Amino acid sequence: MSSAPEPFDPFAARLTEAGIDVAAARAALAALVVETPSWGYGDSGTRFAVFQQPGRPRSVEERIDDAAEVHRLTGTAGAVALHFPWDQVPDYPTLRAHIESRGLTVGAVNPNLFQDPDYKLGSITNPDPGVRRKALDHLLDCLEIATSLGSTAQSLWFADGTNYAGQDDLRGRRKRMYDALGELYDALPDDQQLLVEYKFFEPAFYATDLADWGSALLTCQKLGPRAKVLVDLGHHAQGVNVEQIVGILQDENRLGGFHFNNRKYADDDLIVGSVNPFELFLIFVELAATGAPLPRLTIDQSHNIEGKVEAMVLSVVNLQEAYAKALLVDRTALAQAQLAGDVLAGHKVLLDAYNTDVRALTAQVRQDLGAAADPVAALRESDYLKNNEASRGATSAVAGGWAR
Ligand SMILES: [Mn+2]
Repeated sequence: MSSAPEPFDPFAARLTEAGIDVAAARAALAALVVETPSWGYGDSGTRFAVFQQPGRPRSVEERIDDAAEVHRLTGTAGAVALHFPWDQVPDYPTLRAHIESRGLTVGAVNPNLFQDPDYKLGSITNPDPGVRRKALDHLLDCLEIATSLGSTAQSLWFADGTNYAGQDDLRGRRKRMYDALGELYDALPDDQQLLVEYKFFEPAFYATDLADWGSALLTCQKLGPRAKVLVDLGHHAQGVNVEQIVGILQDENRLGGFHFNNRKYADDDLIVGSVNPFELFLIFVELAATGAPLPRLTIDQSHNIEGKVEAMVLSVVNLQEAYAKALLVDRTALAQAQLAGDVLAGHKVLLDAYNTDVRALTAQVRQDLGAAADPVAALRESDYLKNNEASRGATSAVAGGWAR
């Protein structure tokens, strides 16, 4: 693995000398909450194959246990996002008690409207009113599930769209979507938000009903103030400036949350920060720009060949480091450079923060939280994965898919 970072104290002294409020950065980092996804722990795969992993969780309870281990090691992953019907149980108070007994809270509830064969031509935009009703009923059921679990958000992603020009009426589909979401919003409990996620293509290849942040924002504006846009890092065309989207949505008070992952080509769902760590840093520079509370931050990944718990731990560590670097940006110098019209001085302020080795800071914060200085090494040294391989056996209830 990497070389050990320098001890925290000399590092902190240097930052203080450079005018950085280290105590404030430590406090902000300690308050970071990342939701990990229950669906990210079960077996998943590509269109071509699902590779079953030893020690994979066989039930929602075991997926929760894996999430708790990620939190134990990182100190930052204190919530778990759930997916229904994958995480369906007969008794939600018991599930909630299990989650809380592991030191976690319930994150967003994610209704699944893409797997049932009835949804081949769409869910809430399907031309068949019976299918639309079934989809809406599932969304309404998820409101009640969220209430019994203590969740405060519905996170919606629709696979709805068409593959061929002329397959369906684009405006008609849009109206059907508004009708369904309007009914859902009317039933939304006061303490829940509606997060609306967009994706430019896949599984639909001609027209996706919610393809971009603009259509998601329009939808939210139509619904009401508790409807907000959710940005998934893998859901844009190559090269799109995601940090600018963050700024626009934050300014409009419509940024509801993030699905973190990384991509090289399409919606690859790779480990956060593994392909483009500079983009991740710039996103956190925007998220931290106003001092407003961070939106809901969730990991949405689908690991095909790597160990899932380790992949999740590394993702959380990468998020902590990106946020730490964003907290070190000299905002005063940045504003001065921008005001002076000095093109590269502002850029250099960002590079200075990005190029700072923050590992001593994040390690110190994790230790303050009772977590591991080096979470990946601690996981590898522990018996957690080995014990799971022994106790969870060979059978698997496959939970998870791809392309969310
Ligand atoms: Mn997503």
